[in-house]
Amino acid sequence: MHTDMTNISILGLGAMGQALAARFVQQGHTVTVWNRTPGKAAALAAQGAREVTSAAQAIAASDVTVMCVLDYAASDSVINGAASALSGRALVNLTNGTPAQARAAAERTAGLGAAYLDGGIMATPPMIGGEHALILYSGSKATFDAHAGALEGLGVATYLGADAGLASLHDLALLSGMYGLFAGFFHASALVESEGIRVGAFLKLLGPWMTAMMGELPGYAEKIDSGNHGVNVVSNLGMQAASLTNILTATSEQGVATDLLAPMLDLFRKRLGAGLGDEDISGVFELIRRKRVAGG
Ligand code: FVH
Repeated sequence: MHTDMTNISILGLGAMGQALAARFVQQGHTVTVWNRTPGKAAALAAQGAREVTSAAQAIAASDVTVMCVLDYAASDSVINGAASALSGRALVNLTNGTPAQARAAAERTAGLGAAYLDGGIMATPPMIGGEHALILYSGSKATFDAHAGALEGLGVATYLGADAGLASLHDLALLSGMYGLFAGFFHASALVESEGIRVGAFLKLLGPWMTAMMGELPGYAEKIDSGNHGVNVVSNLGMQAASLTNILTATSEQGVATDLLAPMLDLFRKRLGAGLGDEDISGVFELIRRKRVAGG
């Protein structure tokens, strides 16, 4: 890990921008901060950061500028407002958005003469600088390499490739896994709560069960990657469709909404209808994946 101190500017002092700036200050970097609405820099200024009144001033002050604002509408407006200051500078955009938005921002900043590194933060503000913080990067490798030391101070820094959209793609995919997990948890919780069971108590059973089921993922991944869902099947789709039907019937009987799990059963039934009941449930992937273009 590089430990060189550098000049870093932060655009955006929401919960995350403040955490990033505080960590850079703590690490001994020279930090300049800007926020659209003044008044959010007092704590950072007390720690040694310098507040400026425009994004352009902040960009001009540092070797590298890290932006973390609400969304790409916000980051685009910051980039447009500071366009003249960007030439020859490096911009790291940690704002959450889509791959297409990241690619468009990369193109726009390249047109302004700036190096662009996009990023996806897999951490909450209090996690920044801690061992469980992960930040994904893609875009300008030169920017990543030049500032790896500072970026690693925020959390594990993982560079995914030159395509600026890759960090966002992985970020959103990881969050999708998280929301799927949460959806299962909420459904399971509603089921037990329908009989007055405390969810905190139920978690003692659910937590280890979910951890055990994580062990299924490498096998599913292998089937998805090979496109062969009929090998090494120990819990076939036909059986699992019957059991998911039971879950949804019981759900309705308990007066609980089926919204979170019903779409999964629809997909199971489609595969069943296609005569694929002996295959694994990983086959649902074939129903949701991007369709291959003939000859492509
Ligand atoms: N907080 C979290 O847990 C997550 C963790 C994973 C990554 N996200 C993403 O980080 C981005 C910023 O999130 P945040 O938590 O800092 O969000 P807020 O506290 O709501 O602060 C929003 C900042 O954005 C500024 N802003 C909004 N609109 C504009 C605009 N048009 N022009 C310039 N700045 C704008 C806002 O400024 P102000 O309202 O104070 O003037 C805040 O600085 C986000 O992409 C998360 O998805 C966080």
